[in-house]
Formats: sequence, C-alpha cells, structure tokens
Amino acid sequence: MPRGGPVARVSTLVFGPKPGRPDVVIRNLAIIAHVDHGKTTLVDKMLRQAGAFRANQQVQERVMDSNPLERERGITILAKNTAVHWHGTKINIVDTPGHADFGGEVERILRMVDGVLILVDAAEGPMPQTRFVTRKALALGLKPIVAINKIDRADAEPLRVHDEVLGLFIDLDATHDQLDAPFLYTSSRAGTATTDLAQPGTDLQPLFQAILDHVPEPKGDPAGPFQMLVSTLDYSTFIGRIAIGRIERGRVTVGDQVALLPLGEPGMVTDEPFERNRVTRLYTFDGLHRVEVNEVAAGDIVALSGFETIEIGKTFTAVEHPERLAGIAVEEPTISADFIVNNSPFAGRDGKFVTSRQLHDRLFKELERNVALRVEPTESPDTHAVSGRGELHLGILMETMRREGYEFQVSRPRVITKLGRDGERLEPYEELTIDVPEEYMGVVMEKLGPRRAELTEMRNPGQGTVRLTFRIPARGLFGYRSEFLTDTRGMGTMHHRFLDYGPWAGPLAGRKRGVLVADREGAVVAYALGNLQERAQMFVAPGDVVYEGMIAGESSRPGDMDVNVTKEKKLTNMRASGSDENILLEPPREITLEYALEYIEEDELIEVTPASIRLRKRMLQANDRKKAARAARVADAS
Ligand SMILES: Nc1nc2c(ncn2[C@@H]2O[C@H](COP(=O)(O)OP(=O)(O)OP(=O)(O)O)[C@@H](O)[C@H]2O)c(=O)[nH]1
Ligand SMILES: [Mg+2]
Repeated sequence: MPRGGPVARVSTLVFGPKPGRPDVVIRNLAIIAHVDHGKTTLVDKMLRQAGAFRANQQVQERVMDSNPLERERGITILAKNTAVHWHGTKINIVDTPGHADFGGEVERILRMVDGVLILVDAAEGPMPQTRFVTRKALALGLKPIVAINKIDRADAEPLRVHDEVLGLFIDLDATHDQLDAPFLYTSSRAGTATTDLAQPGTDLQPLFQAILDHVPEPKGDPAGPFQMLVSTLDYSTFIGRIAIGRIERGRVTVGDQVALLPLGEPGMVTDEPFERNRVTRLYTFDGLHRVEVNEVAAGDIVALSGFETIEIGKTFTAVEHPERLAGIAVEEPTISADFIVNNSPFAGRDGKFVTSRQLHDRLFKELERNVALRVEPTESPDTHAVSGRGELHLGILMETMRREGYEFQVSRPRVITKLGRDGERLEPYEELTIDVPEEYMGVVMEKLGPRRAELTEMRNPGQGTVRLTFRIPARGLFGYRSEFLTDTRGMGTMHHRFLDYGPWAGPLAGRKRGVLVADREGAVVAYALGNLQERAQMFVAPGDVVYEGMIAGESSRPGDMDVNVTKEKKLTNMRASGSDENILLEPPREITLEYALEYIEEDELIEVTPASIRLRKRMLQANDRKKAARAARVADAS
C-alpha cells in the first residue's frame, strides 16, 4: 500500500500486464447481511476451498478485512472485490460491510453484480440491516441465494430463521422467482454448507454449486460498443482515482480512448461536454490480488484508471457511442460535527499535522474516496463542518486521521435537519432494534420514553429474550448506548439504522449527569481520585496530565463540578509520606471516539491527538463558564 494513501481495497497489486482472459464464464455475486453475521469469514473459506492460496501459504483470518481498523474492530468498513475460480467459472465476489453507517456502500456495489448471497445468523434471524440490504437487492431484480449461517451455534434455530426470511421476502414484495431462492444451511467458521439439515455439510461445494446454478450469467454483449458504470471508487497516490464496476457491454483495452460521461438521465448524450481520455491501467480481481491486464470484456468486474473526473454513478462509454446508464444516488449525510484546529493548552505536543491548512487539505483529500462524506468550510478558517452517515462513519475518519499524526478537536454532532413540504422542520429518525432478557424490558422502555422513542413492534421469540423495535429521532439516541449497556448489565444488544425524515420532535433532555472539570493544570494524583470516586466515575488515572477545563470524570449527580485532581495529601512532620499505596481506585472509564461523540454536550469538545482522546469544556476557565451560565440564565428569564 502506498504510504499516506488510503487503504487499498485489496492487499496486493500484481504489476505487469498479463494477457486478459476475456471470455471465461463469469458469475458476479455480492455477499450481504447484517453486521457480524459472518460474511468475511465465509469469503475466507471460499478463497481457501477454491484454492486461492498456496498450500503452505500463511493467511490470517478474515483476510479481506485488510485495513488495520477493520482488523482491530473486527468489522468490515469498505466493500472489497475478490474472485475465485470454481470448475472453470470465475466467480467475482464482493464482500460488503454490515454496519448500517456503511449501507450506502452496499447499495452502490449491488449495481455491479448479478446475484446476491444473503447471510442470516441462525439464532438472531433477520435484523434491520438484513431487511435494508435485502430490500435493495430485491428491488434491483437480483436473484438471491439465502445462507442461514452459524448453524453451529448452540442457540441456532435454522428452521425458524428460514421461515422468518421467507416472511421478510413476502413483506418486501419479492417476485415468484425471488421467492424460489435456494436455501443453504452454513457455518462460515467451519466452512461447510448443506441444503438439507439432516445431512450435515462437509465443505462449501453445495454453495459453489448454488452460485453456478442460480446466479445468472452477466448479460452484456462483448461485441457492442464499450459501456461501464462506476459503482465504487478507489484511490492511489500513484495513479489517482480508480473506478470499479462491471463492464455492461463491449470490451476495453489499455490505451483505448474512451468517454466518461457526466451524471444525468440515461440515454444517448448529445450536446453535453464529457471527459475523453486514454485508459492507463486495467485490473481484474483474483484471490487477494489485483491483476493488471490488457483487455477486459463485458460481464467482468474491472478497476480502471486514467481519468480526472471519475465519480460514483458516471458512465464510461466508447467515444462514438456515448450512451449513459442510469446513475447511482449517493446517500445524504444525516449528522454533522465541527472539526476544529486544536487550541487546548496541550496542542501540538504529539501531533505531526496541527495547522488549519493541514486539517483542510486532509479533510478534502478524504472526499476522493469517502463518497458519503461532506466537508464544508465555515466562516472561521479553523473550523470545518464534516457530515456523515453516523457516529461510526465520523469516528472511523477521526481514528484514521489521528493514526496518521493529525491533531484536532471535534464538536458534539448535530443532526442534519430539512424543510418539509410546508416549510416545517424535519429531522432524521432511526429504527432501533433491541434484544434484551425479559427482565430488562421495563428499564429500556422507561429510558427510551423521554427520548421520544415509539415502540413499533415487540416480539418474543422464546428463550427468555424479547426483541423491541422502535422509531426514534436520531437525536434521541445520542448518549443512550452507554446507559443501555449499564442498565442491561451488558446482556442486551442494540442496533439502529437511518429510517427517514420526520417531524422535529422538540427539545430532548441532554445528559443527566454532570461532569467533573479539572480546575488547574498538573499530573493526576491517586489521593485526589480516591476522594472523588465515591461521587464520580473517573476518566483519568494517576499520572495522566490534565489542564484547567479538561473533563476528568462523570459526576453521579446533575450539574458540573470543578475539582482538583492534582491534590496531594497534606504532609505532616510526623509522617512525611505522600504515598498513595493504600488507595484502591476503580479503573477509569475508557473513552473511545464513538463514545465521546455520543457523550459530549454542546459546550464541550473532544480533543483528538495521536496519543490521547481528551474531553474538555469549550471554555476552559471556570470563571468564564460561570459568567456564561449566568448570562444564559438571564437570557432565559427575559
Ligand atoms: N459460531 C459461529 N461464529 C461465526 C461464524 N461465522 C462467523 N462467526 C463469527 O462471527 C463474527 C463476525 O464474523 P465476520 O465474518 O467478521 O462477520 P461479517 O458479516 O463480515 O461482519 P461485518 O463485515 O462487520 O458486517 C466473528 O467473531 C466470527 O468468528 C459461524 O459460522 N459460526
Ligand atoms: Mg465483514
């Protein structure tokens, strides 16, 4: 991977053109599912069983999750292409992310495949993201194959889940053909598939066979004029923007002069200008490699470079036949936060890139490939408004930047509102799905009420747990996850995804508890924490350094409190020891970026540096905060 460039979608590039194999039989398949249902693990096993690795090759688990953040978090962030050969057929596979923040990416890549493999966890059943991606795939007329996965789980109920998937298909108006989808029972982890539960699978042969039998061959005519839709983007510092998509018609050769049409209605483009350029490089996918080739023909998935104006949804065509394909709408962002130059007292201590110019350039560079992101300058050169699809979307960007050596501050996210038909204010709503043991249902309902959640469905699939589905303003979810985990003692799971825009829900209560704010700069002392911890949950540990206005912990009561966390025990003549050895401290709460985004209030900021994540008050000095609070009270009263 080129240093400083974004993550390559596939780990290695094989250089040097190879003769293309244009006319092999091809299948193009996307694997789609809710988060964690086992997509990437399955791709691993498909690669292995199809012989994509040498016999003695050491390959790490979930090898497609190639970027360090994906590996650390165990989730897929970017959709990625790979391909295997099975009995003379090349199967292009797209592994997709299951997290709702990246749902738009899934929607886009569906345009480059002819079939989908829908994975559903044999215990959890269809989840909100299963519904979202299945709806998109069915609406595009794609033929599904269903894999009820993780049948090795002790709590697996494959037959119940089979019924639930059929119910979902009917709900989503699947066609007869789609309802006829083959069902397989699989274990990604074991690498097995079977069509009949009575006969346990021994390998993935039944899955490969189902792909060959049920995913239609791509239709494009290789003899027609060249045409291809840009479904995803990649970027390399060496060759610039790279377009990835399926060739719809014709063939393309390195050095060909081709047209890249602007976005617009499908059909022949007559009087609009378009970019005309030579194709500099072509790659196809093979196992973990991207293979440089000379020519690619209709039906295959290709990565192509050489053009300045590559954008998702644009069409490449032969210059003499500029026929545009229907484009791809890129999803609108729903939340926005300010990225601000770091002006804390500790600014510049460990960051390599700290100036507003550097921050500006880095944020705009991100737009090369992070298509659902928006970056807007504000009146202040120190501040950029960055908008995305959710906290994880923004959190991943923040984490990536700090690893590259950037230092900056981030405000509390705001939801992006819209105006309705009659000029009324609308805000984003989310669908929230909660699985909890029955005894915690009460506390969940009680906490979600004031957050304006509306219960839309309650199901009791047995085994002592209930599944609650809510419709809730996205704002109402801010800060709820940590409460939820505490309230349900870690026994519950929650997922949410964007639903639609609805009426502004009015003011919502903010954080219930106040924070402890450090009242001076210095090193944190165990003795001081020992005195505070009965009334607070600390965010700092002895030895950490704090500054005035930095948040050191959460109080158990409402209202902020200024505290001295650097206070030493008074030394007496008799025992001249400030030893902290006898103080038993609770471990500090770990502050992750997503947690911080949900946690902070309007008058607070997250300070992000390569070495630390700190929370702070916007106004650092206690006096300034007091004055501001007084002024606000006066304003409220008048
Ligand atoms: N028991 C069991 N666990 C599995 C199976 N397949 C995957 N897992 C586990 O489920 C977790 C998620 O697996 P992944 O393959 O990363 O899931 P994914 O669908 O790619 O997740 P995202 O890409 O984040 O949406 C991992 O801990 C896997 O080890 C399976 O067949 N059985
Ligand atoms: Mg994955």
